[in-house]
Amino acid sequence: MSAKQIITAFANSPDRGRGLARDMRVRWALEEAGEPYDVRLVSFAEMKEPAHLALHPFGQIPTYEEGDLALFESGAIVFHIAERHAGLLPRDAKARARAITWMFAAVNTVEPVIVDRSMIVLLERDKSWYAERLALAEGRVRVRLGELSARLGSADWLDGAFNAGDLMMVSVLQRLGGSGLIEEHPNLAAYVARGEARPAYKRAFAAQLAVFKAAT
Ligand code: GTB
Repeated sequence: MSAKQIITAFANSPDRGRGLARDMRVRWALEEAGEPYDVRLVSFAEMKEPAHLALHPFGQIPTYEEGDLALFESGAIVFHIAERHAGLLPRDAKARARAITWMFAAVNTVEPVIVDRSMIVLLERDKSWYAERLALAEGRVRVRLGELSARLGSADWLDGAFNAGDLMMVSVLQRLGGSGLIEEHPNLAAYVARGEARPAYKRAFAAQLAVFKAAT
């Protein structure tokens, strides 16, 4: 890639530097690819202003700019980066298609139930229905985790060598940190830890943590 790559991230991330906002997966992919990038930090107010809305129709982070190309949606951004780097998507056509399938599974099948649970914990704690809703949501998460755990089995990664499918899946699972749900499946806990142990992950994590530290 010749043009400078610029992503956006929270100026003040509500996750307090835990690396749970979706810029983290883009940073991780760029680090795996060995690509330098700049970060433009945006406030919640700036995200809803015309300049940012021109990049992201829903007024969110992350966005990605590379010359005159502007992208939004973390999955699409990671896919764009991965397409250009053998380390993130296999060259073999069938293995590549399977890796892309896992990327979609992460954002389309696993992430929704996890986000649903997070939103209940975040927004409905004081409601009369909280315990009941949380139990239902956690039941749905448990179903997906059980299925994922069964498929992963004793393998290190979901389909052969580490690829963008694992990057997305590990990123999605991390949002369950502190819930105890991942730990119900030791192979999934080890899978997430394996992702977090990658040098590229550590560099990305340190970069987003530095933003939080600088803001506090
Ligand atoms: N589908 C989009 C994608 O994958 O890129 C979703 C993007 C998205 O939800 N962005 C969030 C955002 O910009 C930040 S990551 N929100 C502001 C808004 O909508 O106005 C979601 C997120 C936020 C906070 C935590 N946290 O505190 O732990 C975790 C994840």
